[in-house]
Amino acid sequence: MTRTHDSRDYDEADLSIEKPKTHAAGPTAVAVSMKRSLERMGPVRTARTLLELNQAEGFDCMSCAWPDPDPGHRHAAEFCENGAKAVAEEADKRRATPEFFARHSIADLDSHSEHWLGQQGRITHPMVKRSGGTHYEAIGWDEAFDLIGEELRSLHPDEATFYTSGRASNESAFVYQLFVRAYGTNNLPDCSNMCHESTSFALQESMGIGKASVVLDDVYGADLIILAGQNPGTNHPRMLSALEKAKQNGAKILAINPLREAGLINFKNPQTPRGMVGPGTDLEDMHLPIRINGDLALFQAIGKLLVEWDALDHEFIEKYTNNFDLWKQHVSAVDWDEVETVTGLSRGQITDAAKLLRDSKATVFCWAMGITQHRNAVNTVKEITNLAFAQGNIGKPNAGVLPVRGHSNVQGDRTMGIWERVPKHFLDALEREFGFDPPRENGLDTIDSIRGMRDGKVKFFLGLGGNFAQATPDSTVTFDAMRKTNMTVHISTKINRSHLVTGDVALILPTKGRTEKDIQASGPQWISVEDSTCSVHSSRGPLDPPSPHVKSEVEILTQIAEATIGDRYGLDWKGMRDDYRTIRQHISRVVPGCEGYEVNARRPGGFVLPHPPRDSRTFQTESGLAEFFVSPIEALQVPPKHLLLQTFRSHDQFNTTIYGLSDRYRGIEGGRRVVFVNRGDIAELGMKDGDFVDITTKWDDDDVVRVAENFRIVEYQTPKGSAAAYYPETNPLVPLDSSAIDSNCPTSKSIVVSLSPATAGSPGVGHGGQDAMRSDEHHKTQTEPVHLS
Ligand SMILES: Nc1nc2c(c(=O)[nH]1)N[C@H]1C(S)=C(S)[C@@H](COP(=O)(O)OP(=O)(O)OC[C@H]3O[C@@H](n4cnc5c(=O)[nH]c(N)nc54)[C@H](O)[C@@H]3O)O[C@H]1N2
Ligand SMILES: Nc1nc2c(c(=O)[nH]1)N[C@H]1C(S)=C(S)[C@@H](COP(=O)(O)OP(=O)(O)OC[C@H]3O[C@@H](n4cnc5c(=O)[nH]c(N)nc54)[C@H](O)[C@@H]3O)O[C@H]1N2
Ligand code: SF4
Ligand SMILES: [Mo]
Repeated sequence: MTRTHDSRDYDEADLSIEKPKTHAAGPTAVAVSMKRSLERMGPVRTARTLLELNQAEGFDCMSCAWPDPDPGHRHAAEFCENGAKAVAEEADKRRATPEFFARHSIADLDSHSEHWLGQQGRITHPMVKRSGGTHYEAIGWDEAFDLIGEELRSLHPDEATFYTSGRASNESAFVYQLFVRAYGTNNLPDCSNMCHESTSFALQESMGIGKASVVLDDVYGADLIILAGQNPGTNHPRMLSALEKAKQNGAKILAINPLREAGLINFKNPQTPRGMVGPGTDLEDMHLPIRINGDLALFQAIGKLLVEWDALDHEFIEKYTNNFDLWKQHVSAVDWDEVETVTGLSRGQITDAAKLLRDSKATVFCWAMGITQHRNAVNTVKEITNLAFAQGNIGKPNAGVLPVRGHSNVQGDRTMGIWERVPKHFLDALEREFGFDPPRENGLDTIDSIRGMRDGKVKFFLGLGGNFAQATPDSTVTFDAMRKTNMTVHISTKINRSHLVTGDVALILPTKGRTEKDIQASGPQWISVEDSTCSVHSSRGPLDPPSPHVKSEVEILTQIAEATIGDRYGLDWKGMRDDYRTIRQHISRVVPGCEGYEVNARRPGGFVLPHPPRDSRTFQTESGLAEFFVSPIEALQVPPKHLLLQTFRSHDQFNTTIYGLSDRYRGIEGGRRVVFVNRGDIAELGMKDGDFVDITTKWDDDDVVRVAENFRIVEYQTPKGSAAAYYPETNPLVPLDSSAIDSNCPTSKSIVVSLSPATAGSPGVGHGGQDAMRSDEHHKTQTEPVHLS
């Protein structure tokens, strides 16, 4: 179907809808990888990058955090379609030069979509928007650093906030947190705050460490693999190869997801003839089409059955756990009617799923954003560990918990101290190593940084990568908040929305990516990263940087540090910059488990960080035991004629970076402003497939009406009451204060919304930023009908 009316800025002119696919990868994936690579990089760069991607002597894929196989077991092409797209996006031959910025005012750039912005190529020079300016203009590095230093010195350290996105290397992360703490604050928010924070919080309390308890070999050997709220075919595509291998070894796979995602139905492995020309491998043995946020109830019902069947590991429970009896009592009392209502699943379906757990001697529990981005997400993750503990699935081969991380180094950044609530032992170690007492109060996370900017308490923002303005919730509030600051600074590879949501003064500092050579005074440098399974290894890029004016993250950060705090505490920034081995020596003495870092990280395949529950069933919790937790089943209240909306990723984006407009597996081509709705819901709303609607949030806690406009309804197999649309177009709908209990993670997967006929062609129609402004224009109470037609 083609849309003809207003589509300016949306890139939606060619939107077409087809049937969803029932398999993933295969020859199409290879073709798309090659096409995108050749388009963006040309043949020479394509060959140079793709042959070194994920190889022991090459560079680590900058996309997701899925682990690599052992060096002996890697293919010549050890990457997936989306890894290739990530490389192509970074190694793009196009350039956003000072002339480009002179041609386009900031307001002009802001009228374009995120997709268009990304297509303008790599930033070549440091750029500044001066106070009152309308354009970015080139600035020398020294002047840029001086501006930052001057601004930071004029503030109380807690008036500045320092964000990190999960692509930063361990070396840059370590240097960054050291600078921020030496400057005097723990305001180190990161993308994790919007991502697996609920996981980290829950696992810390239940097991004493917030990370996965398995390595890749455990996945291969598992009896049962549960995938809850995760779409690996798109977001961790090489995980499908691991799942295929596990299936060949006899594993069963249980998918828990409102949607039947193509990647879990059938996988055509491009590495094998069977995948390229044959039938592929069926992956999931069972799919539970759960209602949005029904997972906690589901896990408790499964727990109830395991207790009834005595399918428990009594020895593990006895020896290693606390509060089992409380949990047992609680789940035994779980009410089936309530479970069926909240999950949308029948008792029979749940019983069949529970039998898979009963019959498995080694279960791996995987999950991602479908679990973590809800109000009660921390409790849901604790419910996963309850099940793992009940059957002794921690600290034995082929079993464990596997929260599948997002950005390639989001886990490593945390290990290196990018954390607003870093534990005391880490700060003590910094003090021992560097001889200064770092600030001890917790800093601001992502949400609280926005609140701080909104309330005028935070006046400076620095982003090490990422796209803070566009990735965070409540775009209107966030944009206004950022615009109130004295200065916004972004260390980035490409232009994104955050560069256009400027403080009084704004700087863009262009940086090298993973694909690029990094040569410093002591010679060529390498960097290191940690994947989802705590495995740390090195990375070194083959390409020349996009311009001689672009600096590495370490160079930029150490120079900001020098310009701000000079040689305070005798910190030798130049030494660290000239030779990254100096940084790694500090890491080896500060970060637990990193002894011998220089040698171990450089070894082919790297090394695995210690994990007490995995290694020795040691639980560093308050009780010294694995903790069972008891949580109430809470159903989200969705009024009649309203839906619960989850916001997720298409197959052609990396978070806010929109590679293209194809969500092939779900049958969406040529556009992104679609909302997937159950057929019965569409009928009840008196609408039909193909109608255009505005989406409005129903949120009782404030009186803002949040609207995102002009989405095409797509009838889709999603449970009744559960709808879906892409992120970040829908971020204006997520209220800032709607975040998970304890973890403060935005509730991006459960927003109560209503749909109303679109005000097509209205002046408010535009990209996320303009949608966001609409909510500003409509400050009226939620209960009033928001009808715009
Ligand atoms: N190519 C590519 N790779 C990526 C990313 C990317 O944008 N593009 N992003 C990276 C990042 S930062 C992250 S965090 C990960 C994200 O990886 P995912 O978590 O897989 O990402 P989402 O697209 O948000 O998908 C969430 C899945 O959860 C399901 N879901 C939604 N609500 C619920 C629920 O209530 N219960 C259950 N059981 N399921 C639910 C959705 O249908 C969807 O399949 O991927 C990383 N990798
Ligand atoms: N509604 C909704 N909102 C969400 C989510 C959701 O599911 N729904 N997911 C949340 C999640 S899981 C996450 S992780 C966040 C992501 O939030 P962010 O991490 O802030 O966003 P990204 O889109 O990953 O950041 C992309 C930008 O990083 C820069 N960049 C790319 N490579 C490099 C590099 O090598 N170095 C540097 N310095 N910069 C680089 C580029 O300029 C690019 O524009 O969004 C969250 N927001
Ligand atoms: S699975 Fe993730 S890390 Fe591996 S190649 Fe694909 S995108 Fe890159
Ligand atoms: Mo993420």
